[in-house]
Amino acid sequence: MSEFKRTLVTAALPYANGPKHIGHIAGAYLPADIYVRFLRNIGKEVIFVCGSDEHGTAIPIQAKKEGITSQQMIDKYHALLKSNFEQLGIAFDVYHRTSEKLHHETAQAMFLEMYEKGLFTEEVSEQYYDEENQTFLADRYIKGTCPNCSYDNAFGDQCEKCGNSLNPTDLINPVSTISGNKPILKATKHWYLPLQNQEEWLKEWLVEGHKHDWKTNVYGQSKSWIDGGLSPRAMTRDLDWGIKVPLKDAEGKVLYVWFDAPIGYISATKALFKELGEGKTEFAYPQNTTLKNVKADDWATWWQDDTTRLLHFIGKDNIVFHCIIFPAMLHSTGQYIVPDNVPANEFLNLEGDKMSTSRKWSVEMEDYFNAFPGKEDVLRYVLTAIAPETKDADFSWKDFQTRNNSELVSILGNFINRVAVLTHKFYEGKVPANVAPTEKETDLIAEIKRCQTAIAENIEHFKFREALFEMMNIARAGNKYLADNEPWKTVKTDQARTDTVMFHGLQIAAHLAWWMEPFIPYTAQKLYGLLNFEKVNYQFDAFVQLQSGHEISQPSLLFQNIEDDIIQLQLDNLKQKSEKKAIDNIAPAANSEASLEPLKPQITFDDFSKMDLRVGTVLEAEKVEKADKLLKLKVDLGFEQRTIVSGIALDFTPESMIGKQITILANLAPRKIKGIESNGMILMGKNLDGSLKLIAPNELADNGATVA
Ligand code: B3M
Ligand code: ZN
Repeated sequence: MSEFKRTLVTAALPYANGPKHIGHIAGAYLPADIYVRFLRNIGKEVIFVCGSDEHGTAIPIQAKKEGITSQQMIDKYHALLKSNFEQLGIAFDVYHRTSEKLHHETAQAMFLEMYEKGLFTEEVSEQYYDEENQTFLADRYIKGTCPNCSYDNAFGDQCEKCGNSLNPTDLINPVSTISGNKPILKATKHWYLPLQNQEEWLKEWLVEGHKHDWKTNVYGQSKSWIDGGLSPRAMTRDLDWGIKVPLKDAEGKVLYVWFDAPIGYISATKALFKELGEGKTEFAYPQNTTLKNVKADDWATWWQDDTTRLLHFIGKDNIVFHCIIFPAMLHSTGQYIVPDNVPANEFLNLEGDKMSTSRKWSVEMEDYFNAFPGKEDVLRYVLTAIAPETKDADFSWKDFQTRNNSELVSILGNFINRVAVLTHKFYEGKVPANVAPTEKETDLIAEIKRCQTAIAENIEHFKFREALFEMMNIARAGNKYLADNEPWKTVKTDQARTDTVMFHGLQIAAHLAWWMEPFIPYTAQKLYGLLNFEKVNYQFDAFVQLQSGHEISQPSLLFQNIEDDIIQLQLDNLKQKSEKKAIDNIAPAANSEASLEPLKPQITFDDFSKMDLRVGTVLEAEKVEKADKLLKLKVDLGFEQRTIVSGIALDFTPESMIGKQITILANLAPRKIKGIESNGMILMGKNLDGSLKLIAPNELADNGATVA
């Protein structure tokens, strides 16, 4: 295996179809950022590329919902995502977008190259088509039951539950998400990547080659797909939104979004080198990059030279695309490198339930920034501490508060504050001399060194939770050292000892600034300011960072406690937003995502005419004892009065029922419910959220009138 000289880190290109939530951040962007910041700090050559994914059916579908054009949609969310990432301190070298000309050209060139090398097969096949809308149903335009895991809402190209990649024709009970209709089949031509031809290479490279260095979740999933046998995947679509297929006989066809999006990493890299070379900053972030003397052509070294280490940070639903399909594309051209690792994370739940933007059960970046101004690092800290690295994890607001108050404030903030305050109190802000270090100091230095080695090793192995814990262990060691040596007491009796202890405390503070930076960069910046020290002056292998006599700045608190009422507000907001969303969803038919009950099997008119439906008026209503759901009603049917027991007490009070006209099934056999004989059934409409509505005549009708 070749020695790597540089590292190219990518984070999944988010769809520009809406705001992103903390689950997305914890899944890909934050771990990638920590990794990159660390490599930059230790002087490695690294670039970090990302950008907005602006194609695929995800865009027009959401644009339609919002009542705007696809172009307006991507412009709006590209700007939002870019600014959200910046605010959270995700330090990309470049944040590009796939609607850029440079990307269209790059993706088309790659398609043509593969086409000319004969890497595609051309196939005319029957594809699902929505007759009402006269359109083929690609990807998210079609839903159905997953043949692998039986999930009901699997998309035409992927089941988001089990992660399997699918073809629309694999779906059981396919339905058009545009019209809700059952689609018909219609012939169309597409270009396929015959993945089965690459099985041998994939086995060698992935199954054999990455058995030990890839995360078990990523390796296991990938291996089982390869073991299960691969099949051809269409790389083109019949759609009007996307990158045009650059062939003559491909009118109305675009590249499949999962063909073009990963090439977006390459286009972003090209844009970075081009812009840095020209001193431009539309997509590049020269303030983040550590590259020097850059030329536009250099992008190729990062993608085509096997001394480059390529790493893809993604969420688990993107594994098949990054571990199989994109590598197959790259490899088949014969000139690109393939990923050395794909450290995909699992999912982050919220308060015990799956996070979902559409159900409003999520914490969006923007919402967080508004609720907690200036606390970007608290979010970074908590999301890293609970990162779903090996299994799904849960974010809860209570835990967020605890981690802020008992870890950031009590451990880290408290240590720094004690050191800074005492330095000002005892030494007018100047670092004292290291008068007489003892064995205690030797032990302390050894523990700090141990933590540092552990942080570095854990980061290298993508174990960011563990790495963060070890970073906090430096602060824990500092607190313990101060508590054991009590400089606030010795200052009255032993100046030499006090000087020595404070000298060491200050060194630890300086180490913390450097080692916390990948995780909580804004706080690191504050701490550098507080210590009047700079990152460039950090000496990796030395314990002494601040010389005696060095003057630090005035102390200021790095973190503040978060009070209960602020946390309660978040919980209330979350509940309110998701409840409102559930009510909005009741505007049914138009919303194809809402799950209406399936139609029952057909009946004949005779079946129907057996039912005797009548109008009646409720005369009396009372609750049934020891039965929360039941009301006992006396109903006037004109020709008689009857008692009916009905399970509607959660939706209707007895008082609200009295005097109401209702429709009842009058010839239902009597039934004993809680000891009361019930003679008939009241007709109710059941909403999508389970709430009930009376089915009654629109105008006053005669009691006993028939309904047919
Ligand atoms: N936009 C899917 C997603 O956001 C997709 C990632 C592309 S990475 C090349 O889940
Ligand atoms: Zn599935």
